[in-house]
Amino acid sequence: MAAIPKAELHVHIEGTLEPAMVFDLAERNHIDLPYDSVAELEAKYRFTDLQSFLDIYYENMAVLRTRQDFHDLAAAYLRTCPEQGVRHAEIFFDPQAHLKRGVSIDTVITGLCDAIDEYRDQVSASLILCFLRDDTAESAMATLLAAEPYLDRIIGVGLDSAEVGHPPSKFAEVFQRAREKGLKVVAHAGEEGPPEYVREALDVLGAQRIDHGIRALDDPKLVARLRREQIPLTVCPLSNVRLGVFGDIREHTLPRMLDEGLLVTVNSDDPAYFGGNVEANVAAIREHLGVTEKQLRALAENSVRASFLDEQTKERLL
Ligand code: ES4
Ligand code: ZN
Repeated sequence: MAAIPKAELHVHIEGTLEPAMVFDLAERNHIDLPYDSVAELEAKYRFTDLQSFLDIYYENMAVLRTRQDFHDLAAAYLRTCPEQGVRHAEIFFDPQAHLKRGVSIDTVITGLCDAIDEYRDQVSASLILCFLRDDTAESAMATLLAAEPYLDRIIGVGLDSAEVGHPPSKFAEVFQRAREKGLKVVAHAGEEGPPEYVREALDVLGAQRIDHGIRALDDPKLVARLRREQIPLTVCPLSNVRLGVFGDIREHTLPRMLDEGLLVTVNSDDPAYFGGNVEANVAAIREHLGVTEKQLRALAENSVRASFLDEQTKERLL
């Protein structure tokens, strides 16, 4: 399976920050950590829901300070792509989480791009700027404006962080501006939130893919639409289990989504926190959900088709 070419479309670069790197960067940047060992940090990775994960995800980011740090973070992820058959990655990043800490958007983007350029012969990669939905619409707009000098290095915008209580419609204006700037649009929706948020992401934000989208299955009319319009869903099985959306991997509805004719892809979300990379997710659905070789090949093909690569490059990868 590792040999089958695929694209990863749902990975937060800050979620690839491994515990060992938290310690290395803390030392390099002279930052005091509230834990004494990797084991003590990892012991905190017992999440009950999305928020309990986000608390530690944002806390760990404190060690990311310099252009070199962002380079090293992205380089560590990109290095793992070839062995997983990941030939292309569309990588989320959360500038607001860094701006808040006094790290400039220039530091973040140039650091990430240093690594993307360095690994371009092994894997192609592009950046998707995510807005934090539990922050204000004004903050999102200010972030888009700050990013505008870098838009040649950003393929699209997304929406992430705490979902419930923060409907996509809150960000109608900023996504309209992003679309006017020629940016692609994706959004997390239906991870913990209701099917209505998936509809809003499509109709109000103009989302071209839905990140997660698993709760769309609660609404048969929405399922019919997602099938009819072949809206790609970037599903992250191990993430859903670790965040308690499903009690056990054997309860995951990915097989049902495939049976419904939905355009599903498999992704890692935050591999340093949720038990592994794309390959680990693929292994889990094969082992515990009975997903067949043929279905795995279809999932890999879906990931290339659902990417923002040009059609010629897609055909070359397929
Ligand atoms: C995230 Cl799993 C998940 N959901 C929403 N926002 C996120 N940011 C990083 N990981
Ligand atoms: Zn995510």
